[in-house]
Amino acid sequence: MRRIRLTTAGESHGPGLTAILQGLPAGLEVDTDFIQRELARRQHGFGRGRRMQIEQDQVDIRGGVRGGTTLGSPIGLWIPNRDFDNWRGVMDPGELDADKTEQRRLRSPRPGHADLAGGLKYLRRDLRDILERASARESVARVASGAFAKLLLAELGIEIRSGVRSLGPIGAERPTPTWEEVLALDDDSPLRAIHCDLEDQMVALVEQMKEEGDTLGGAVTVIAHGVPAGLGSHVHWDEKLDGLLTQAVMSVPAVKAVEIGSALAAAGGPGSEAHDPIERNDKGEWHRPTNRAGGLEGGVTNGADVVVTAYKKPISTLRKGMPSVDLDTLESRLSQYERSDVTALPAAGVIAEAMVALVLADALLEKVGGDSMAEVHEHFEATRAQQRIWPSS
Ligand code: EPS
Repeated sequence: MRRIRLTTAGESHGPGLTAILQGLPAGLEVDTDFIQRELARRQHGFGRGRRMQIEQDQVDIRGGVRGGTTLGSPIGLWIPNRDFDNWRGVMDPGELDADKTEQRRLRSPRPGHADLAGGLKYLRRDLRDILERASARESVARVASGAFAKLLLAELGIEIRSGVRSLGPIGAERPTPTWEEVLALDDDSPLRAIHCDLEDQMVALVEQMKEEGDTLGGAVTVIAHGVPAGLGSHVHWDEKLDGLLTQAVMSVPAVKAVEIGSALAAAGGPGSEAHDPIERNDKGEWHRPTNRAGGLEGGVTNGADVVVTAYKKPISTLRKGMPSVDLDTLESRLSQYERSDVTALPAAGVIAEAMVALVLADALLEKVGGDSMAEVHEHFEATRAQQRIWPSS
């Protein structure tokens, strides 16, 4: 991202999370209730562990906003960790309690987690130094920041939603969802499943995995609706919007694959079934009867919905453990269990929405520019007007 920049700081059981969000124009109205609702959506979902009963994420705006409006300066956010109270002496930035810290030391890395790779990189004896930052807790800061990007996009008529498309094997054969399907899902349902007919089966599978001390992954689809054509670039490899979106969504904890549109199905068939016919309707608008490309052609938005699916591996903290090695004895030992979730897929959808919002807001500001919302609106309208009269302009 070039115009919008986001830095987050904070550990899972430390005092809290910080975000610095740069690049938003001045004059954007900040709806704090909306930001709070986004944080609550991230906490929701069947299959979460006890931690979500401890936290009630509340954002404290520390800079960049005055009287409910952005100033154009960096936005500073602070979200305290309630659980920090249970980790005093272990996660303080200052002096630690040696006994408590030793008791909570992580010494047998969990396969799939950052523990081993991060330990080798930073040469930390206590793998807690790695896991605390690798934890999905950091995503709170991204969702709070993404909410600002969503507010900007909403002013220009762009909306973003997501839903759980499959959980483990359940729903994996269903086709890429449409905007209408994602919009129709019940945000308060246990798993925010796009196909509500599958929800009971999904809940039962989560219960079974919990019983067995195992975990689950799956797929979530994010759709952005109302995105204008022309965001991104076909001329520079590092500005291709599909590349930027996939990087951002891949960075969501535990995501191991990202798909644009119906790419997986398209890769298995002929071109004639992979691409979207081009039509002009009676009103002189460009129309695509299908959206297999997921709204992106050549790394540029084409005016159709932007569709991004994230495939999440099962959570790597298994109560039943996985083969690992004890760092003290260097002998085989099961990986250590840290309280965790059976699945966090509904939350992953909300986090992926935030990442898509940040990337789209960046691409939009790159295209239309402007230091104030007034300028952004004016430039945005001018761009749309030009596109309406093209190719005779
Ligand atoms: C996580 C483990 C669990 C999750 C956590 C991510 O936390 P704890 O170890 O405190 O039980 O609930 O997610 C969050 C805290 C969150 O806010 O999403 C992990 O190991 O990644």
